[in-house]
Amino acid sequence: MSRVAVLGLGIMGSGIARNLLAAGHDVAVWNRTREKAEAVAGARVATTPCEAATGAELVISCVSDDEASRAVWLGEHGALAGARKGAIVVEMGTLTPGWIYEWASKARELGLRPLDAPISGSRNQIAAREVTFFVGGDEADIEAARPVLAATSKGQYHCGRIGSGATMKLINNLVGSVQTAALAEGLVLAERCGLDMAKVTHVLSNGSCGSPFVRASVPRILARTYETHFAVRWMVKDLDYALAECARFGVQAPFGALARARYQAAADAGHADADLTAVAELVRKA
Ligand code: NA7
Repeated sequence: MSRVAVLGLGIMGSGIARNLLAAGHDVAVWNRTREKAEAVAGARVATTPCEAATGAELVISCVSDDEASRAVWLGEHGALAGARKGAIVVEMGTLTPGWIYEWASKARELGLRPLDAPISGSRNQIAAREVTFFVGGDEADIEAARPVLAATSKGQYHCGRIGSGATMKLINNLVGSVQTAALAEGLVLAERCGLDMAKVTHVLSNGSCGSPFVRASVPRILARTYETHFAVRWMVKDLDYALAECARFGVQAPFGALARARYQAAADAGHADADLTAVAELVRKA
């Protein structure tokens, strides 16, 4: 059993906290909106990130973006001030490599052991412990963190040095965002052509296009309920971060830019907090 702090209890953070509790870890939680922390049965609810981190062997943050992460780690009563020397600190949000480098360097100055470990998978996968972490950092620190990471995932993929998990995740979501946006167009075309949608579902899910992104998205687009597994607003954020990396390295990314515009349009149409597959409503309404 390890003493763990989980900061940020949105869809992913709350799933992580529950998995760690189920595996028998001693878990302290903190969330900006306290009710979400109180909803995690069996966890100790802290008043600040600093308080949650105090005494923990491993501190996890899973909040929305760079700004939120900065506030959680470095803000007033931030977690870095509370973490004990030698503790492993893990950033699981989908954030920019630039911020990860800055955060990791501050953590190292304090004698902490930083890992970036963004998550591949969303609501259902975290509940079933079927996510994969894209981990950046030192091998020895990953090995030390593995029992905790393994309690809430099916795999921990070591991408390389610190920040490489963040970069891998942005690339993953750049590709996945285009797949889902194009899938929406194909499915609406199939509906309008009067194809048998059960057969369309089978072909797209099991044929040459059947990536996990596509397989998960087909039923959501057809059902049109858009219960949030991964919010439209976070895909816009991820694409902003991914496109900034493309620009930094001189990579032209017109498909990524168009996908970003489509998710932004979906957000502007009132779907910002809905599942990213709500991008299909733009196609249906056009
Ligand atoms: P959610 O369910 O939208 O949760 C977002 C979390 O981030 C939630 O705990 C928020 O607290 C927290 N948040 C947002 N802004 C802040 C600030 N400024 N300070 C502290 N905490 C903040 O997102 P997911 O769980 O799906 O995703 C989390 C990350 O993983 C994200 O990077 C994704 O791209 C992948 P709140 O409850 O609103 O008070």
